[in-house]
Amino acid sequence: MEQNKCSRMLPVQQVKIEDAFWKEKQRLVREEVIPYQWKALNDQISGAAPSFCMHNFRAAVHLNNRREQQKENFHPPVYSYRGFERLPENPGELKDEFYGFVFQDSDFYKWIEAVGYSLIQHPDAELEATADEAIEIVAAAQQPNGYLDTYYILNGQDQIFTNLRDFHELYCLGHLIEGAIAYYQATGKDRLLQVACRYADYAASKLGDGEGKKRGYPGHEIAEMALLQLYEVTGETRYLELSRFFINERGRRPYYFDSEHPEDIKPGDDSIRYSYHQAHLPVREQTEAVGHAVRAVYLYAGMAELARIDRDDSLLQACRTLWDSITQRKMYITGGIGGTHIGESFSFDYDLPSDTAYAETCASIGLIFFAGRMLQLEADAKYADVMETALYNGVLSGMALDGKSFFYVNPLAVDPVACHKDERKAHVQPVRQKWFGCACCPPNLARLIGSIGRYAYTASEDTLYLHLYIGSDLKLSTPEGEVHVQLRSHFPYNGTVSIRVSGEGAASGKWSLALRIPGWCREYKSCGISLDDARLENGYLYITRAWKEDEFLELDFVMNIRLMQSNPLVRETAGQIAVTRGPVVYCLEERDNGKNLHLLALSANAKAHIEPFSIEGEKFPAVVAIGWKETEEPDQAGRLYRTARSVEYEPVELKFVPYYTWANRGENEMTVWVRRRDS
Ligand code: FUB
Ligand code: ZN
Repeated sequence: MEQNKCSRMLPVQQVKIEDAFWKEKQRLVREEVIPYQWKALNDQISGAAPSFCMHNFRAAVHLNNRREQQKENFHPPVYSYRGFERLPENPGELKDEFYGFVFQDSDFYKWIEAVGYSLIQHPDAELEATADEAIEIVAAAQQPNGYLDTYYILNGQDQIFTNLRDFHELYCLGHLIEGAIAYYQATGKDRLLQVACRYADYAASKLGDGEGKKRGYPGHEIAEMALLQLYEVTGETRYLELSRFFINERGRRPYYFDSEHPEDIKPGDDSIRYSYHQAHLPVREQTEAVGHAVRAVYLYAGMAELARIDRDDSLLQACRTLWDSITQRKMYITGGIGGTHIGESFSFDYDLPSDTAYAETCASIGLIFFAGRMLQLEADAKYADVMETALYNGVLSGMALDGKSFFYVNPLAVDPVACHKDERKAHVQPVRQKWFGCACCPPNLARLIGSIGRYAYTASEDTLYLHLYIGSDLKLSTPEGEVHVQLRSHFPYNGTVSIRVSGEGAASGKWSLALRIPGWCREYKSCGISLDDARLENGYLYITRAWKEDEFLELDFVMNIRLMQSNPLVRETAGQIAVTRGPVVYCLEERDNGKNLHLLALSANAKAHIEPFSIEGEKFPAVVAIGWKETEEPDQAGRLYRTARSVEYEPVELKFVPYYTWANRGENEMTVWVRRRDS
């Protein structure tokens, strides 16, 4: 691997967001999502599914206090399995016991991470004080040996790290690390970072290579990439070693998980047993994205990060292959991944059902993590194209426009009747929910939106790569001196972008800007500096020049309406068309187009234009196209079948709205894909 070709994502604090679209989303996160989620973590939202997250931390503190007071008379709880999700017998009377899903601690860690990012962009003393108090509770829940997972603290520590496959202790560690780093970088306070280091140290003392250690690795990945970040923040190589161990050990035989779960060993193809956890093969031998989609992309993000740190070509090659497996055969047009709710998993190649899709919000977020790390390894616009698609579609659809309710599953077609009556679609909600018992997605959205600047750019010593055009200001240090970049953008609905560059480094002539030409863009215009000497490589336009103080570049990535079809091997959408414009995927809603959206049709060369529209204050161009509606009346006798006849259509105006804005006007039918009728 050519290390000098690697670039790095920029820390969140280095990118000041100055973007109308994203500033508004960050305001929503700050003013709505973060306070709302804090209430949710404290079970203060009536009608919402309980979280028990902060209750569990407080109960663990009480247990620690009892141990202190009772000293040798203290009898720690002896492990008893109380279920993967434990609900109180009497919801009005919570005991000092663990409730909720086994990974409930992670919701606080994601929340504190979102708080950290928010404080970076927008200091807020009151929020910081609330966060500091909460951190004290979490710190007080930690065990003297550093262990910190309230499920086992409260249910019995005699079984710590005995069920890595299912019980998420290392998943919680990963989220703790990521939350602690964000909060440290935002505030300079290292209280939570110390807590994270102590838990990571505890894990490193029990797991890994070496005598007396278990050769275990996470059942739900994330610790891999988190530990690498911890290594880079602290410089402590033991975190790098633990992450490397987790990645290299996964899938080796004998399977570690078999030692935990001998009862599950069955004759026959044993790889199936662990494909859900991506532990069916050593990671370098994996060629197909399989199993639980969130776990998979979190793992691949960790692998890509380790490939960069270790300059490991075999790991990079595996990442490339897995990337192609997802994006060429297993990804929805929205950047959603996970074709089946069974195991929240990837399905088989080209199986992308619209109305039973899983496409979990967290999985699209994880795909962005993976894409960001691949971009560090090789500047190829294919990664940024997918990152952008996931961001403006499969991720943003997870949150209501008012920031007060959320989707976990992001289907591409919904008939609310089916959601209510058909158990196969029970996982699909026709409207966003206030909260979830398993609330992984809402705080994940909050932390991603808060850290959006991290994904917009990567930088090497001599090049700044612009991946997402998000209005922002940043300063870079280069060997030739500082570079100041001011980017202004009207994405995602208008492709005009202006870039000003100044500083000694930029004036030196030895520094380059690499601009991604979006995959959806067929034509771009520029004004300002000349692009005659620019070089196009892998979708990036490299500009190397000595910038003068008042020079600028304006680009217009022309956003045309595009009518898309899928690969013919995707059975579900064969003969169908979807509408996109720039990075935004559109959909039809019943509200604008009437019931029975499946009767509507569109030609691949339909006439279409944009019209200003708004939903809940969100302004955007709607796409209006002349399409068709099947006019055939149902059979008079009520027969289900009759002899086929030619279908009659009448022309109708179809109104498409951005997919991420759907279901903000109550329950109604929605579809991304429309029947194709080429006239
Ligand atoms: O298992 C923890 C999280 O809950 C996963 O990432 C989600 O898919 C949900 O199952
Ligand atoms: Zn989720």
